[in-house]
Amino acid sequence: MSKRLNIGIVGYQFMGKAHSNGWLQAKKFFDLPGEPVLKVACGRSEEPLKAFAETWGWQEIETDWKKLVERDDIDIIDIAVPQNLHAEIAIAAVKAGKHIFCEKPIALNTGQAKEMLAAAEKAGIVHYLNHNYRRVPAVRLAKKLIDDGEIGEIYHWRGAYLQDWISDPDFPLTWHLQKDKAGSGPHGDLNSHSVDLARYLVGEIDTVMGMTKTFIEERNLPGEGSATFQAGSAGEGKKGKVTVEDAAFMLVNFKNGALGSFEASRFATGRKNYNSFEIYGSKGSICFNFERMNELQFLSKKDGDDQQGFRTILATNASHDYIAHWWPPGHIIGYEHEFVHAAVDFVDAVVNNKAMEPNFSDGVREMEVLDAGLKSAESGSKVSL
Ligand code: SOE
Repeated sequence: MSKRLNIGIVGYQFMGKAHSNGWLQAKKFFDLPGEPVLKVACGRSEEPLKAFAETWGWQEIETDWKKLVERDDIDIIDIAVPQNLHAEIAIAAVKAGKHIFCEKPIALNTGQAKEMLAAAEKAGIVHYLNHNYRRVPAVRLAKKLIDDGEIGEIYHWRGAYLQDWISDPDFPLTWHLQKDKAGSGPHGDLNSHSVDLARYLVGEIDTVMGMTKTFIEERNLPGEGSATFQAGSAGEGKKGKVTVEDAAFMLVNFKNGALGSFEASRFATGRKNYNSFEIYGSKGSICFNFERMNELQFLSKKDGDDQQGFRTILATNASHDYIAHWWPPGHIIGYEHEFVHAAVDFVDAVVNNKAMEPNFSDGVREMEVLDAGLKSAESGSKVSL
């Protein structure tokens, strides 16, 4: 009988659902060295929390996260709440010896990220920052092509993570639009993913130039049911000030000499979850777009001059990471599968005492880049890391 790993999750909205599904499916499709147990679901409001726990099979509920992290029968704390709560919960949980599965962005700023890393390293626990897109098989193929030298020297990274769910002027002033809760807008929410992928695929970033824009400065206060991608009911008509950006762009120099650009926007009308990147090198190029997440565009200069062009690789063969545990070739996978992959790798890391990537040290590097982008946008000058 493999070791049972009791999980306590804090948060029960979009990420709470995605994480719960990941924990549940992991043991159904993968041979795990330990069994993730959905032990306690934690949140402020008892009624919706109870409904969430019943839907997903969490054994108990708790409305005080401070009690949850102190429980001796909890092994893992899963942080699935907005980023203004990440540092306080993570630091308390690691001090209680819990392993941490934490949503991105890691925290509100670099200072908090450094505190989380220091506490996690002192406690010697497994800490993971859930940049789920690293666990897309097509992204893993991109990493393999680069590591195998198929792209050669990398000249350019072009990242664009574009959505449009907040471009409606009637979308209310949810926590995503308030600096004290979110830290920033699409910069922390979306450029954080792009910076993580750029660090994973290209390398560390040396200098940053940033630019931000807020298109809608004031919005109605939210009514009931507002959440990520969900406007919810109309409030009482009172308005509040938007205190984060609606779009954030960066130009960067990578330490290895490559030049890069990042675009994060929630006003890219028609783009729903367009997490895309392009990598151009001396021997070939790669293009990926999450809205077509099973495909990778690859061009190789090894192909004859008369045959060179971007080919579309369908990354759904058994030779592609994780796929052998799912379906036959061409039966494709979806957004939810990356959370299963993260759960699988996290259980392995905990049981076999391995480091997990990306982790809080990646989170610190990432926040340094993001904070430099905001500092540059403020000053109008290039910022060196
Ligand atoms: C909203 O922008 C969001 O839910 C992000 O917070 C997630 O990280 C991303 O994967 C999907 O969109």
